[in-house]
Amino acid sequence: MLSERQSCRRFKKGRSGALREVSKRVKGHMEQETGRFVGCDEYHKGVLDALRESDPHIYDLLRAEYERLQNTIQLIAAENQCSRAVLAALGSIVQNKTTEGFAGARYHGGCAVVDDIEQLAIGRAKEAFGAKYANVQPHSGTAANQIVVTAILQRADKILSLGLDQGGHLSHGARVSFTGKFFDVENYYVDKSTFLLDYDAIRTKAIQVKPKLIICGASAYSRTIDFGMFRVIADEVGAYLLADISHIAGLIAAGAHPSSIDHAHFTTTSTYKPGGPRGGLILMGRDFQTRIRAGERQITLAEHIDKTTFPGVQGTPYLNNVAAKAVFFQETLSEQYRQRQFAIISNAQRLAGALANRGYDVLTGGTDNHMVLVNVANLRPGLTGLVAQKALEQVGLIVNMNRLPYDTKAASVTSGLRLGTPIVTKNGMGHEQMDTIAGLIDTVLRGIKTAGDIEYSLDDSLKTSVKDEVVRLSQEFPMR
Ligand code: DSN
Repeated sequence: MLSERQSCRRFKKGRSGALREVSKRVKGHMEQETGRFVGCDEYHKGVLDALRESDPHIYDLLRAEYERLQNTIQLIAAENQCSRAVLAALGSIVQNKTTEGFAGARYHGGCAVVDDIEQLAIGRAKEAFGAKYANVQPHSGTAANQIVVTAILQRADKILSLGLDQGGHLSHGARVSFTGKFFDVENYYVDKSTFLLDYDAIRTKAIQVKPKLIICGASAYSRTIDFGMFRVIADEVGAYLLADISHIAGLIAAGAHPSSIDHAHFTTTSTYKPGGPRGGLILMGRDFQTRIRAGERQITLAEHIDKTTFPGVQGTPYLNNVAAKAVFFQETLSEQYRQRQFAIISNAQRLAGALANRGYDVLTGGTDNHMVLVNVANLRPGLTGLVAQKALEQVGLIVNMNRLPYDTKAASVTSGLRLGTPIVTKNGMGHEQMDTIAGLIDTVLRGIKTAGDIEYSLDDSLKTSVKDEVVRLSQEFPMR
C-alpha cells in the first residue's frame, strides 16, 4: 500500500495539456448558445416531473427504491452510491446522441460536444489511475473483459484464472459465460488452509498450462493482490496479464491498494463499484504501445483494443454514461474521495474484527480491502449463506450470500456471506457504527431457527427490535 503521503503527491500532479485544451473548448461550445429555446437547466429540471406525469408506476417504484435505501443498511461489497452530479449526467440529453467510433473519427455528424465529453472522460481516467491509455466506452466491467479477451485470444486459446467458486468472476472463464464457452479455461486456486493466493502454486500451474492469458483480480478476495508477482509469472510463460480491479478500483485510484496499471498489460474495471455510473473502463500502462500483429498489419495494443471495442464488440457508446464517468473520474481526484477509500478499509477491518470477537469465522482472519468474507456455516450447524442473507434482509441489513473457497454447500445456498463497507462509509458511518452493525448481525444470526438449507424462522420481537435499530441508524446516516 502507498503511504498517505505518497498517494497525496500523486494527487498534486498538474493537469495534462490535453485536458487543458478540452477545458478551453468547453467555453467555445457555450458561446454558441442562442438563447432562443428553453434553457438547458430548465429542460432538465422537469425530468422527474415528466416521469411522474407520464408513468406514475415507474415513478412510484423509483420512490419505493429511494425509501428502501433510506431505511436499510447497504452492505453489498459490489455496490456503491454515486453522487447526484453523476446521476444528473446519466439522466441528461447526451443519452440521445448516436455515434460510432472514437472522438475525432466518428461515423455520424454532430459530435463536437460529445467528442469533448469523451476526451475529458479519457483524460480524467488516465489521471485518476496513472494510466497511459483509457477506453471509456465499455458498457460494463464484463464488456470490458469481453473486449480484451476478444482482442487477444483466438477461439480455444488458453486462459488461466481464479475459479468462480474461489472468488473469481463469471467473465474470467466460468463455464456459463462467453469466456468459458469459447476458450480453454484452467483455474488456479487459493491455498486450502489460509485461503490466500499462493503465488508459487500459481506459477507452477502457469508453467504447466502455458496460457495465452492470465486473469487476476477477484469478486470475493479480501487480501492485497500482488500484481507485480502475477506479471513475473505471466512474463515467464509468455502470457498476457489482465487485471480486473472492479472491486478495488477506488482503493487503487486513492493509493490505498497497490496499482495494477504498469504490471498488467490490461486493467479493466466496472465504474459503479468504485462509486461512479454503471459502465466499464479499460486502462493500460507501460504496455500501451507494444506492437502486435492484427491480420496483415502491426498495430499497438491500444489501437487493437479500440478496434475491438468498435466495431468488434460494441456499437454506439452510451454517451450519457461516458459523461457520468467523466464526472466520477474528476471526483476520484478529490481529497475527500481519497480519504474515503482509506476509511472504507478501516471500517471493513473494524467490522471484521468485531465479528471475529463475537466468534465468527472471518476468512483469512481479516481484510485489506472493502470486503469481509464470513463462513456462517461454521457459526452454527445448519446455517447457510442463503438463510443468513434472507434473515438479515428481513431486518433491513442488505448483504449477499457468497460461495467460499472449497465450500461444501451448493452455489444456491452457500456457506458464506460477503459484506462490504463502501456505502456505509460514504454515508458517514465509522467504527462505532461498525461495532453496532456487527452486534445486529450477530443477534439475527444467533436468533435464526433453521429448518433445512433454505427455510428458517425468526422471532417477531427480535425482528422488530433489530429492524427499529437499523431504521434509526440508517436515518441518522442518510444517503449522501
Ligand atoms: N461482480 C459481481 C459481484 O461482485 O457481486 C457484480 O457484478
